[in-house]
Amino acid sequence: MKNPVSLPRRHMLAGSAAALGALGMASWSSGVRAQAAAPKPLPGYAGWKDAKSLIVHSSNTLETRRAAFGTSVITPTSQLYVRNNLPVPEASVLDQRDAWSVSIEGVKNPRSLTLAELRTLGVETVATVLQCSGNGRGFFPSKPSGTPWTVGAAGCALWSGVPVRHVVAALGGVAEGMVYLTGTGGDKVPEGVDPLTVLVERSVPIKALDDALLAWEINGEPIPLAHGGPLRLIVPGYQGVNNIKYVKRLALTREQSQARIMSHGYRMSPPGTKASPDQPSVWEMTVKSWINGPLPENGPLKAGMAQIHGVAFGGTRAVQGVEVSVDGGQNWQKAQLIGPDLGRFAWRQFVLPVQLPVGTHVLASRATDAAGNVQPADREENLGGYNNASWRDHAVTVTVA
Ligand SMILES: Nc1nc2c(c(=O)[nH]1)N[C@H]1C(S)=C(S)[C@@H](COP(=O)(O)O)O[C@H]1N2
Ligand SMILES: [Mo]
Repeated sequence: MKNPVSLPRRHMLAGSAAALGALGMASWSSGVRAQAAAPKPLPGYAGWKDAKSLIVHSSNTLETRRAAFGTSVITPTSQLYVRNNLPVPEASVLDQRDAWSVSIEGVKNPRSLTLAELRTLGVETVATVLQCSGNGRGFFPSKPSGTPWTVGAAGCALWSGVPVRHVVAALGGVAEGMVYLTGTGGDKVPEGVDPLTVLVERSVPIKALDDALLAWEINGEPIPLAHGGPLRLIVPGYQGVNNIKYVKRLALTREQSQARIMSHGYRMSPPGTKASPDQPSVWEMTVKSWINGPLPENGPLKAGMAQIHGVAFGGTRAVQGVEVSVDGGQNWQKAQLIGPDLGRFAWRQFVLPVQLPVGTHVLASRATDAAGNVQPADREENLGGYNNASWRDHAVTVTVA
């Protein structure tokens, strides 16, 4: 990626006949229908992304197509989903990455540190699944408000930066009585609104300090604006929203953030209730897997051998194993974990070779984490459509001709 912010070319092509052709869409059909089917173009700040791998829900929500997840472990940055609650900061913040500063609070010697200074305090790389807590919301029959993501609000990436514990140690250690790690985003707050209603500020339990990074690289490149550059808080194994982009303040705190996104947003609110701070927040991810191939969108299958493959992860716990069913969950067979194991926060690829006869088959996968937790059959109903790990919802139906 040469210039992540100003590549209007692909942006323009996205709505063109060429791009429709690449997506296998009938651009020659009647003008009105072709227009209705025309995919939304990539937003400017993400114009460098691979348009054919993404579903553009809105300018702030881009989802990776299920068929675009390959069988290697890492999700290319050009295909990784994007989710923004607010307009992204000015692209000029990337002009001088090293000048970006983050205020470190709740330590014995609080102060601001520039990215240049952070680079001197340590460096580590972690492979982690980044997943929006609303991934799978599209399978809720209750149609919760929010983006109807299916599987593609997730990816597995390599993040490099300084361990937060090194930063805290350099500033004298954690101040007395702190129990949360609170990150604040440098998003543009629209004028005339109470910042607390829109501010992207999240608190996670302080134990997350052990694994958290202040990251400046993703997959070997400086983090693009779309993914939170110049500096992003990465909390491995925690739901996407806790991974604060363009982080400008990192505080050890006694209380959880008072921002709406913390107090009421992203709560596991039972159906029929109102979101409230006493309901569980979306923090650690839970064990989950899904199949990425074969898929019906790849066209009719021929009878014979098929390699059923997909991804499995356990949040903060390693994946112990994955089972696959070709009959909608009546019988299960042990799948094989493939590819490099990049640690407990990364996802594992799995494969099961099977003979598929002529007919219709419901393919499902079910993962188990290192603590023995098994991916559930059913989703936990909740107002926001969060944390859908149901293997039944993620099953795919394929027809063999
Ligand atoms: N500053 C900031 N950080 C943020 C957000 C945001 O809007 N602003 N969105 C959060 C949400 S809800 C998700 S799912 C992830 C998305 O990360 P990505 O866009 O790099 O995929 O970032 C999280 N961090
Ligand atoms: Mo999210």
